[in-house]
Amino acid sequence: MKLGAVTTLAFGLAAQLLNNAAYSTNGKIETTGEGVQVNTSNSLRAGPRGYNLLEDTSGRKKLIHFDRERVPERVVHALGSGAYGQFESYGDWSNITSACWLQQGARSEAFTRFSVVVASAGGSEVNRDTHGFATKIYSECGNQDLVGNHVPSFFINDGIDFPDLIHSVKQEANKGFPTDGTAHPTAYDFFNLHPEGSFQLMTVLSDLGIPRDERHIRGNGVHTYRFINAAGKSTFFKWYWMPTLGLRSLVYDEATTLAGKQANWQRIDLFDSIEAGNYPEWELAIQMFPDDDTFMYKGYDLLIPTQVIPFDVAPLVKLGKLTLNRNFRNFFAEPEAISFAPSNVVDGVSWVPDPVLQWRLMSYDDTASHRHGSPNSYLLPINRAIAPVNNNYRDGYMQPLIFQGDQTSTPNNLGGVSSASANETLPYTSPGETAGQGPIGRYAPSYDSFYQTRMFWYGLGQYAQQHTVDAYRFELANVGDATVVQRYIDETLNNIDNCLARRVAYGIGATMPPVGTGAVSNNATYPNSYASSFYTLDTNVTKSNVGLQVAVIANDTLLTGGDVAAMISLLSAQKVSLTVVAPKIGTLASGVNATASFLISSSVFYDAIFIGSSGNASSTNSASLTADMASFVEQAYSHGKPIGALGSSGPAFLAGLGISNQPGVFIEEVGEVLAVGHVQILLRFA
Ligand code: HDE
Repeated sequence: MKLGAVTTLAFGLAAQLLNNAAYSTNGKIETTGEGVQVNTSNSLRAGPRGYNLLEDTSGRKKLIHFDRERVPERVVHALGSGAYGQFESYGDWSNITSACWLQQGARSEAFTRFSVVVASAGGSEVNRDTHGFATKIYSECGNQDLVGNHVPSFFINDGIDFPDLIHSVKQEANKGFPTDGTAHPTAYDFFNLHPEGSFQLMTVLSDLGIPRDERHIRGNGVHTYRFINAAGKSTFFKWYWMPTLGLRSLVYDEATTLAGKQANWQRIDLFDSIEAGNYPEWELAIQMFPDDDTFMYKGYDLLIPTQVIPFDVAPLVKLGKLTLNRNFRNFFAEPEAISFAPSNVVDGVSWVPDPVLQWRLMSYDDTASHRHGSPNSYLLPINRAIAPVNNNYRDGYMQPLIFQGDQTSTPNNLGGVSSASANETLPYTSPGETAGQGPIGRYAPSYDSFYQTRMFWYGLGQYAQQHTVDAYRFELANVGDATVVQRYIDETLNNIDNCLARRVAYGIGATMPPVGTGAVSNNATYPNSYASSFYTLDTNVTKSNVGLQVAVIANDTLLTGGDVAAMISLLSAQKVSLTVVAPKIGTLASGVNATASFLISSSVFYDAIFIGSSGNASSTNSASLTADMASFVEQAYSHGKPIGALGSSGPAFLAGLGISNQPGVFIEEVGEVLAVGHVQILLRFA
């Protein structure tokens, strides 16, 4: 009860602190950085057609500042955006952790940044890639960062390989391309030499790799972490953000079209959803494993981030909920300037000797100092803790604080900062653990790298499998180096599954490995349940339509104001938006207002399409269709989107296109169209 009150107070304080740095120049007179009023709209010149003068100091200050406006982009995950929200604990988790943000009644301010790994800032957010899901929880006992990805495993088992991985997937050093995506020889050579990453790669090449948006992705901590309770007891855990909207993906052709039409789709979707009051939510769920010093659980190695532990082996326990409900006000100062680090944990959360995690504990703080040119970046408004910050980190570039007093060392009998009592449970401890685990050496874990990849593959439904085969084909066909491609097929794909390897090879004109070769000759020995019990798109999708977008296509005769009003009332009850798309933007002869045109818009912006109404059937026969109107509907159909035809004219329209009576096409059944939703897309088209 008492903690709840304190938490609420701190929560209000957190929001206030995060707001205090906001400053508006609106309506104010321009000054230099020194506060002197100036007008820098026209240069100081020697006559109306003469040279610029060196004395134009305010003009020089303006350009010099401009020249330095950019900070280096993140070396990975450069492209991204985010939003503020709150994390709320579902209850009292003091039995497993002393982390204050997981106690009874705890509510904390939070900021989440979503990103994609490979693309540089300014690239397309829609392309196939691993998405980052990083959250900072501004708790009253300090900042807690949860820095994860949208798929649950990783490419490598040792952080020392990370620069090699990233060099291989980013643009090629000599050519400077491709700047986006992994479809090139260096990436596939790396993937072939690192079979431990085959599972992560396959998840990215499955439908999971092209999520519809960031609201419909899962966050995965990937590593095992450690909780410690007040009594010093340690429990291992893996964490997940489970979206309450479920998972949704695009189809590949839709994603590539969307990447060209609206490269900022992900950030726009998040921003607009929050503005519309459709706040996305994720539940924080964990799997727990006893700390018995072996770092193993039922045969699974807890120190290997390329492996996952199925949910039926270790079930999920839900600890709390994250709601994103406030947009940032300044892109640079908030999503760009924020720095996350797996090393930012509070008392009650700690790590394990996973060699990827261990390197991450150093790399993020280092890159934050580099990006902001100063170790003081932790004092930027978006990074600042709301918990009191007292230490002897002094001076340095861009130190914004004027510390008082002469004491800068600890311990200290003259005043200054004192250390927490030695008897207290301090953060960063791994109780009772012996640091040395054997002779010093350079080690690589030894296990079957392909087992989980194979299980995931077998667990995919037939459409999801075909999508994945197509993605391998797309990537490998674009690699352009036949030797690299053949090696990848023979040594990696064929050791996952002979049939997979043959299917991929067949589609790209490579040599198919002979039937029955590869590591596994008898598929039947593998149960078909592993992946579906962990996750697949086919089975683990909730059908909430909140925040989806529907287009109704119109022309001067095709739609009435009454129809639109009826549709809006039906859709808005489900928090689905409706856009009227017509040959031109503006008011149509019917009086309906079209806010998008076929030229500006695209079917890839929408999750379902309505056509027609009770208008004149003859006005919508195939002869009267404009080409752009027809291709809008045909494209939506080819992407497997639900299409609803209303009244007498809609069905005539679809008959003209030859797609009436097809799966996913619904006549006069508006409710059904919306209930089926986007999920159909994944199931119908191979
Ligand atoms: Fe990161 N990673 N990473 N990473 N990572 C960065 O930190 C790094 C890894 C992840 O929105 C960088 O501030 C190393 C796994 C996300 O700001 C950098 C290794 C996972 C983000 C860095 C890994 C991630 C980053 C670049 C292997 C999933 C974006 C800028 C040892 C669990 C955070 C920055 C944001 C960003 C290093 C592996 C997720 C360079 C060395 C595994 C979501 O420090």
